[in-house]
Amino acid sequence: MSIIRRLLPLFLALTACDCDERLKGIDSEQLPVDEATSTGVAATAALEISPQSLNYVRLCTPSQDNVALYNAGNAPLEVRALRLDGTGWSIANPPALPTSIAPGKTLYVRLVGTDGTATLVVESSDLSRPTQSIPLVARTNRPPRVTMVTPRTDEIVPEGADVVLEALVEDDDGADDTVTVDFLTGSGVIASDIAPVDGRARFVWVAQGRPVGKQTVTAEAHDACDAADVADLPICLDAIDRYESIGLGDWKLYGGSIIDANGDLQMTDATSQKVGTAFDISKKVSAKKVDISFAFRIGNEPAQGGADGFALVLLDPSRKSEPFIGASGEGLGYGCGPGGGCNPLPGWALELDYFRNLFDPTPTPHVAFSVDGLMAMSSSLSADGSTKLFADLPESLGLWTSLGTNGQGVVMDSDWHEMQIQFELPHMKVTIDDITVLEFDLPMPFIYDGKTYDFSHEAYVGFSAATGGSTNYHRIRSLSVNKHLCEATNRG
Ligand SMILES: [Ca+2]
Ligand SMILES: [Ca+2]
Repeated sequence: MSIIRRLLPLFLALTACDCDERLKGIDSEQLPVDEATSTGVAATAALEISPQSLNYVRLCTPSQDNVALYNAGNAPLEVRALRLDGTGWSIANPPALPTSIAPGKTLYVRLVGTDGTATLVVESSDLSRPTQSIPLVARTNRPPRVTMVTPRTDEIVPEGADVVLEALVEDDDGADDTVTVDFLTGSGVIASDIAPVDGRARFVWVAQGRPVGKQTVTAEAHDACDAADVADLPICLDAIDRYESIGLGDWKLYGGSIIDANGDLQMTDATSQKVGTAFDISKKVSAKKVDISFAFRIGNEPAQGGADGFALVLLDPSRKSEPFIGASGEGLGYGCGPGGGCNPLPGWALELDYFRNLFDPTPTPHVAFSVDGLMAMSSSLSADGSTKLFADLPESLGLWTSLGTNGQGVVMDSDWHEMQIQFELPHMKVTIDDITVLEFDLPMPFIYDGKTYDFSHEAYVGFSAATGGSTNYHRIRSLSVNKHLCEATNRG
């Protein structure tokens, strides 16, 4: 038999079958894997996921990242399920499943993380690890938080004083490493891009070139995502508004007051039972805080015992309508003795009284403080010695030349004397010719006759004076009012 005849039946058998199918059938029975190579070596699919986790914190915008599903095996990898367990994550390009990844090939899955924790779960034909997962964390940036520490709310910063602006800053996880702080006012930027140290942003705002008056200081914190938080702080940057005027158009004169030929304010002449007052009604000052100086001159020709005195009055116009004038004689044009029955001016007053009346706190010429024209206040509140609201004037000041002929008044010297009255609640200081004649702290709360006085009113500055049976002229000039911006408002 020829060689061809012996091989022919085998040739026919081979060409008649589906050889691949037969081989597959044999392999799948013999190998514990899903595929086998034609060489008989075991074929496997092997899924490798990369990266093995995604972790994003302080995301300014949602994260987008590819996760690679790589088939490191030598058989096609079938991806059967792809899912996210958790919140805040999604798949931007979900593939139709099942899908196959050829050996050495990669399927990219695009994951979008917004704000949450999830797990990407992949089920595949990788028989050794049919279910694999990777953890996903995404946390959206939280805005920073800022609060002002100094100055305090509504703090009054003295004129000329530097002020420390300090803000507490906190960002995600309590950190401040990506935060910067700007300090601003309505009029512009004070300082910008201050990096906090230990959670505190600090800036020294120097007095020079600073705005004055009521201001809102804003601390504005920005993080790396430019998310912001602001803290507003109302404060007042004090400044002293000095004005000097008397008898000008804004002054209102009542009773016997005139502006004399020298331009001085004369409230009474030296005739009996005169009363005169004058107030600058164009401006108001704080009744709590004021610094006023002026010159006064009291006298008569020929020299004789005179009366009665004058007062600086910080009138509360919210409790009184015009005319702003009180009683003559012992009332000094602003007050009432204990008997009442007159028309006192509300507010506070500092009097210079050189005519003795029975309710006066002292028989000698004196200065005294009172409220609402209650002239007995200084006697009564000073009685226990704890707060002396009056002071005898020393003869060494030279305000008078001799005792008056009637034993009650003195002969005033007809010279000009400087007087300064500084009041910053509760402290009062009065000087005459640079000598301190009265200084005290009001007991706070300040209560008299069952009524509490808080000095919160805004006041007209003015003067009053009176004569009685005895007489003197009373003149004022060179008024200087130092008004603090932070506790007073202009009327117009
Ligand atoms: Ca942040
Ligand atoms: Ca008197």
